[in-house]
Amino acid sequence: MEKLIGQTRLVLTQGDITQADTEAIVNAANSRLVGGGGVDGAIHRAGGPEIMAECRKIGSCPTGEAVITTAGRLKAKKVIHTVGPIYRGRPEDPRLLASAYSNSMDLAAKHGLRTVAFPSLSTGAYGYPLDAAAKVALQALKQGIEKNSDKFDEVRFVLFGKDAFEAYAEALGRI
Ligand code: AR6
Repeated sequence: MEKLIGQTRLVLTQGDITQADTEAIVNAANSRLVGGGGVDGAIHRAGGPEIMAECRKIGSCPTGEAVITTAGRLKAKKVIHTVGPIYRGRPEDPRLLASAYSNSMDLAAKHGLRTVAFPSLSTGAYGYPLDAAAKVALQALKQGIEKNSDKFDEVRFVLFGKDAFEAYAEALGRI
């Protein structure tokens, strides 16, 4: 499923983000950049130790911000590590989630990375409800594409499982 925003394709796919052939892939990291489960574990396993070595040098990343490293053995050129909020039902949750997406987009644009794959940030270990997260995520990416016009060929979600895909498909129909 996809939608054209200016010259940029916003695409929804289902699968494993470590296999994405985009120039950048985005990691759902934690603020200490120490690795973990979910997407983070899968990216470090598939990409190898070079990624963690660069994360250690960077040290940390506040919630809602993003940093960039090598992609090691992955097909991608770079991994953008961003930190979504731990869901607590507070008013700042959607703001921080939107920031994580938009700061990742800005960093990709700054590095000339024209194709970017995102996972569904915060909806695993961090507990953000899928439908609410999908709405915030797609709105933020649409704005990020519009703001960085002509900087992206494709922005892709790689969603894990049918429930996530359906939640994002529904939200894509509404933006
Ligand atoms: N490809 C695409 N999506 C995936 C993959 C994969 N290989 N594996 C899981 N998902 P999570 P968070 C989906 O927990 O909620 C880590 O320990 C998953 O189904 O990876 O932002 C970090 O170190 C879910 O929908 O990220 C942090 O401590 C989504 O990706 C913390 O978890 C995000 O789930 C971050 O939690």
